Amino acid sequence: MAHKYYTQLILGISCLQILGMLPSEISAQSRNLPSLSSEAGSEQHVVVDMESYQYTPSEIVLEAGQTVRITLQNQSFLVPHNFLLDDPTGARIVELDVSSGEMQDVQFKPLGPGIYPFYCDKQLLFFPSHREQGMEGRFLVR
Ligand SMILES: [Cu+2]
Repeated sequence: MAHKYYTQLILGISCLQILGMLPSEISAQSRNLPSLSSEAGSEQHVVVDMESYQYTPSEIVLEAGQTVRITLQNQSFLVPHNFLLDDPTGARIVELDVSSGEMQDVQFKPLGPGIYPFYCDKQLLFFPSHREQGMEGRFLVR
């Protein structure tokens, strides 16, 4: 009787060991997958809507030294917008026109931390520019 219990106890322990090993193997495999995909897609991707007269989102946090791909979608009807991006020193990095209803991708790599402002300087006749009407935003690079 005592011998039988002892055998069950041993079996129980080895079962626990097998169970204990399996999750660690699974987690090791799943740890590999994200690292591979993040290696392949180490770029950052942001989708920004352009409307009259705002960018959504207008404040975006980015990592320095990593390429970012920005997808700009002009949601306005018949209103062209653009995307002018400056680095923290005020130097222009990106200048891109996006016609009404269009979508365009642009990439850049923020080299250092700081505030990278972007805005739309389109203007109709004597009306205030889109930027003056609130169409601006910024990347907070850290
Ligand atoms: Cu605009």
